[in-house]
Amino acid sequence: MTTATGTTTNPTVELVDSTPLLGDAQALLARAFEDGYLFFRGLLARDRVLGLRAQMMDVAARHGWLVDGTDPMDGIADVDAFDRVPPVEAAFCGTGIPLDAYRDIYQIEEFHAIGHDPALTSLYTSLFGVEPLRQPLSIARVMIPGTGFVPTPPHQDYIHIQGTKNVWTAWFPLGDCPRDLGGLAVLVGSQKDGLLTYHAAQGAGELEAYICDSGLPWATTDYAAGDVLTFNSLTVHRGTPNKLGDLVRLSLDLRYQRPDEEITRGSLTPHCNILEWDEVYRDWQDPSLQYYWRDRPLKVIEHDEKLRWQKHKIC
Ligand SMILES: O=C(O)CCC(=O)C(=O)O
Ligand SMILES: [Fe+2]
Repeated sequence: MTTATGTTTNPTVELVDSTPLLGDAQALLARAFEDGYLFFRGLLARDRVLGLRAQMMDVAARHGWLVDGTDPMDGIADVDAFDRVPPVEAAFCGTGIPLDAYRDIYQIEEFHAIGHDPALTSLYTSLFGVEPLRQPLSIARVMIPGTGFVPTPPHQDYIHIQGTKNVWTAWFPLGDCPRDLGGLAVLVGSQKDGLLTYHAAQGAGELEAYICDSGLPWATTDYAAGDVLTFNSLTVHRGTPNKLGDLVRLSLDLRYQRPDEEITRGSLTPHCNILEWDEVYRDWQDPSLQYYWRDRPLKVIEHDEKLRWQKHKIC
């Protein structure tokens, strides 16, 4: 019947590049409905992505987690140094790093601004048929290899985010991310099975879906800086193992929805309430992207903690 084999099965198929469909909303929607994901090579400008990588790797370097004397852009982890961080602290909110370092990242203006890149907003305008609401809560993953590192278990974002089920996550690496560096994999078409049942697990989110043996393939690719993967909040996805030993995998996950559908109060706050927005904004040069959602009439609902332990269906 069902086994939680999702973490052990290697992805078997390549993500399909939907770049040729950009500008054809109907074709994009048809593929999104079928596969539960869309993937675009080079959607974002490589230089923009690498510029943010530089700022975020600097945070890792300042905290002593990159090998001294190496170029922070290379992201070469000092695995021994990171192993000295207590595992509970390193696992802070599934980000891969402790709270104080995550706060430093959260205050980087470009970490938030990149989510408003016109390439992303026009993609979601096509998908939703209306200008999207970018959820203010953004997430960075600074996956520093250490002996305690566990990849993100298979899950659907809805179990964590709730609100409307019509939320689409944009996941993209900040740098080239060949499959051996442990990028994201999606279970193609899994959104059609609805909300799955969960058990506690290690790795970001700390919840793992029971995956039915439905024959759906796991898809991934060798990502390059600028590539963007987007998937529905019912699409099962997971991190894959980092086999490269000492290289850091940096990525962002950002979320988009229609402005007239439900959003939880938590999605309007900084991730895990690590700061207040005015602290996030303290050193920003351009205030135009601050509090951009406040003038919009939103359908704000509360998060339902019970949902994660509800039995939906097991195959
Ligand atoms: O980057 C990861 O390992 C997890 C990302 C994820 O679960 C997401 O983007 O929703
Ligand atoms: Fe996720």
